[in-house]
Amino acid sequence: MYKIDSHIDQVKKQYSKLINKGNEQVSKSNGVYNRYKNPVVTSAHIPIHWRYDLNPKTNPNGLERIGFNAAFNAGAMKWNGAYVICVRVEGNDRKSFFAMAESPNGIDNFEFWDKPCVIPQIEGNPDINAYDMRLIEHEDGWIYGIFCTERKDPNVPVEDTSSAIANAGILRTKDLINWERLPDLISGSAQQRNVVLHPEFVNGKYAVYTRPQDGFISVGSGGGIGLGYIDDMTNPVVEEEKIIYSKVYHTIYELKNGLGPAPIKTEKGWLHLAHGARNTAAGLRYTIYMFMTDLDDISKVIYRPGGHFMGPINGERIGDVSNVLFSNGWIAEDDGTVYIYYASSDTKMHVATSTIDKLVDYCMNTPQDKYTSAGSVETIINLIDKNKGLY
Ligand code: M1P
Repeated sequence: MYKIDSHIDQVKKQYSKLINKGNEQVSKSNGVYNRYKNPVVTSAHIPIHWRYDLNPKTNPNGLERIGFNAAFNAGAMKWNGAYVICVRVEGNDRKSFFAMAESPNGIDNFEFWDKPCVIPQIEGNPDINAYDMRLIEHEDGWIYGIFCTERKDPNVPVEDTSSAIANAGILRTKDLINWERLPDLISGSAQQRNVVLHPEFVNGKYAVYTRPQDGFISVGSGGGIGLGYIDDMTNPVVEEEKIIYSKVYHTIYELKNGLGPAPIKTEKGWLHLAHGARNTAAGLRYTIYMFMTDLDDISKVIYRPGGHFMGPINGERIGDVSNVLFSNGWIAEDDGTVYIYYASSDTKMHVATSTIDKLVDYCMNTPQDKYTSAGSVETIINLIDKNKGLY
């Protein structure tokens, strides 16, 4: 055993303090959702036995052997009464992988499961990097894990060691431990990211939200949130892919957009959470936005609240890729509470809470974007006029 004041003992104390730390709502809110004071999962939440060789004989100096850089972009679901998030963990070696973390209440005390997820590989074509898992409880009885698989682009000169190809990797499981690997998505696009499965069958088919793109970072002539159909997930050929939410000039999604988690069904329509990227002099800015689609025709966007739903603020603005909010996981409770798990700046995980009622109200009654400055002023004046005598 290490001495009481050894480095590892200190690390154990800090770790225990961190995972037992409570969380509280911040008082400032726009009424739609509440943020929380502390991030829910960070790289400091990585268990000590993943980082340290705990045998004093083989690690007499008590040094960290494996370092972790970030914990972000998590899928989410309720599992056996607990709030479970499938975190994109990034090691100091830059590789991302998946690991489940669990909380009894959804807002604090998140702790990683004993080991990271072991993802079966496609023979002869391993994922070089894997990230951004969406967890979808499909009505076929499986839990699907749809993630981004990234591999080196084989069509570039040898000296190009950064061009990559992204596609959707597909997994399914019944227990979140044993994963079955299905073939990667087969679509008409050169690359795909932010692919999400719709939780219900549509006319007997699987419906899949896509984000076709020409390049790895730039969507080029592709882009927008697409929707297509798959007959059989063991042969995931996407048919009839069409864009249901395009990128638009001078908006928060002028450069690209992508769906976040699987949509939530409500009486008024399907609630969607997505992200948009715009240009700034300081690089890309990613914010989260919402929209709603029709219950009978999921390709029809029925409400488009203007602007972002959440943008990075305060400490969220800074990280490995600054000025980014990204969400690929949320949990809707039977009582209507919604836990929105979002990552800031590709570095750490947070939660915000809202309700189905508030999110539906937000989507239905937030004015739509009119795409011009004069249009925005008109929208504000309409509200001021409506408030005459009330302020
Ligand atoms: O760095 C911001 C995000 O960039 C990518 O998202 P998108 O494909 O929409 O541009 C992803 O790599 C995502 O993981 C990352 O958070």
